[in-house]
Amino acid sequence: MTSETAAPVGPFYDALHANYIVTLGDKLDSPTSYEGAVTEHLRVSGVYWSLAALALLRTEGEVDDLMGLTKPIQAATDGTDENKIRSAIVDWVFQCYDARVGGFGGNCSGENPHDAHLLYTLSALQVLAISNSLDDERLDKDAIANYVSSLQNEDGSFSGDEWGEIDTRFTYIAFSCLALLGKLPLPDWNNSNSTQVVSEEKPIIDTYKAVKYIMSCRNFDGGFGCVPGAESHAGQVFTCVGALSIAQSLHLLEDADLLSWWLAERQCDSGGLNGRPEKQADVCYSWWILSALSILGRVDWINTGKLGQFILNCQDDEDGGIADRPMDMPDVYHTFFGLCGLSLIGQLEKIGNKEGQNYRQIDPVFALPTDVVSRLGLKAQVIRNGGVDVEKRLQLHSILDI
Ligand code: GRG
Repeated sequence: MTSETAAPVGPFYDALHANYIVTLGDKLDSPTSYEGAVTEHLRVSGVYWSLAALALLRTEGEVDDLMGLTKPIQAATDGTDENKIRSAIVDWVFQCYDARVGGFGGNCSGENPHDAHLLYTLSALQVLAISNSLDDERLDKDAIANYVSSLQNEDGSFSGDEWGEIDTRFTYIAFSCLALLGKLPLPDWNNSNSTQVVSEEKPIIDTYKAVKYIMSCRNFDGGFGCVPGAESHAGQVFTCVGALSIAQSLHLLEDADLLSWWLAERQCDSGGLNGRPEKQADVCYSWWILSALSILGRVDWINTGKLGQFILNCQDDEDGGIADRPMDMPDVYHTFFGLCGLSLIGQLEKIGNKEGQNYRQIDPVFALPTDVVSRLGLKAQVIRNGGVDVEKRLQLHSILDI
């Protein structure tokens, strides 16, 4: 285990990254775009990654102006003389709402939403959170909460949609959606070992059972898989640690050192992190692993300087954006999670070159800028390790001393 804090050496392409994100939508909309065609089904998540990435580089007002969050903006010209206006992102998100079940689809065809899925329901709520639109009167919070509730199974797990696939991702998503809606009941560890009942009503989900299910997915190596007995994977570790954090249940982890050791072991010679043993490093694990280590209070268990340098090596120095690995094509998923990685190791503000303003920070539990988490009053739980003070971005959560 290492505890290197040496800053990576830049350059960091702030302006190129912002331009890459702002121009992406028009490129994907082009009828000849290959990337547009293959990512069409997950466009709501793509919009969330884009907005959240830009939100780390620019202020709330700048993001609105550049992306057209709450107002329509001029789309890029398509070679004709026509002025194309793109509708506000918030309005488009509401077109993706599948009122039939109460969740959001990943896109819409004209006025028709794609079938709802928990994945896109969270992305849609995250876009609305970033846009300060969670109180928009079009948002039917009860219907969405009922949709989430309808996907909980008898053993506490969650399915992603009506077709039934079960995965610990969906438990994290269910908790995060209900937290964003202000409707998550917490487990009652002090009294009844069940889910807290507020005002005599049956809780919307059984959070206690859901947390128990998460713990049943823990493995001998300290990690978590997508279902009981499945191989540990860093992505699933984020979802399980994140879910325990949102449900104020991190005390169940008991041996957080074993899990943190497994996470720290994911660092490769290149400085990058992989998702499981014997796999290649990939920029996105900078998020899945660092977010978990942040919640566990152990970011210093990896060599953060080397990781920061790996992320910088994955930048496209001509067109902006960040790729999974050096010399690969950038995409917005890796751009977002690369920026998150730099933020979580405290390097964005050190190597970034934005004058006169601080960079916004990412919250490791809700994957939203910390100012948004604070504005919404979202509260999770983080571990204070070895008496070391928790860093400022985490102080809005409850702190567990173990
Ligand atoms: C709000 C940030 C946020 C997330 C919502 C969707 C979700 C909840 C979490 C996904 C967690 C997860 C499973 C991430 C891993 C994604 C990934 C890179 C999978 C690749 O798996 P393999 O097997 O790759 O193709 P490896 O790297 O193992 O070879």
